[in-house]
Amino acid sequence: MAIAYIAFGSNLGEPIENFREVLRRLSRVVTIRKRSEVYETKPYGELSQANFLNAVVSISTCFTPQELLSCLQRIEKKMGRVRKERWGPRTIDLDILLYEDKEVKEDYLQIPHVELTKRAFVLVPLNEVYMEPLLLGKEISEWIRETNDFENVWLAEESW
Ligand code: A4P
Ligand code: MG
Repeated sequence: MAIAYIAFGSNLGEPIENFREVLRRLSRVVTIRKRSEVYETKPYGELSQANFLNAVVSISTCFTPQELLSCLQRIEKKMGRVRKERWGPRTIDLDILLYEDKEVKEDYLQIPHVELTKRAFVLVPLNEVYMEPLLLGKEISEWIRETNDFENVWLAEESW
């Protein structure tokens, strides 16, 4: 079994309901180990859109990284995700952050996720579920400080 970390993001429809639905679907095919609190976050990239909810879940799975990506994309599709603009609003975005200490460098899949260490909305929830002392050579708190973006991430009123 491999341990992997999945980032959840949503700012369309009922984001908290989208998170719950993903968790239900995901728990049928992988083991959910830990889930972070749910955070409300200011949009990153394209600013003129609603705030997001973000969270991170750690799982254990028999899926390979490629199978896990297909599984997440199936869930996104079933939940009505339509791909439009980069960084635009979305019902649900599911990204693989880490898969053991594996590196994958394919066009369709990069692990660790390329933006992992730049985004406070990913690092803050990851910090709650990631138990290793270092993430890619540094403490997560150090990465978070370097984003200069942590004031855009706070605990959401809603929770799982
Ligand atoms: N892909 C490559 N590596 C991975 C990976 N590790 N996990 C490929 C998942 N997918 C991966 O993703 C585009 C392609 O990335 C996929 O076809 C897959 O093969 P996508 O989800 O279809 O498209 P996207 O959403 O435009 O790209 P991405 O990279 O998921 O979007 P971003 O850059 O994450 O931007 N602000 C806040 N506060 N919170 C957010 O959650 N999210 C975005 C989305 C922008 N701003 C945000 C948030
Ligand atoms: Mg994505």
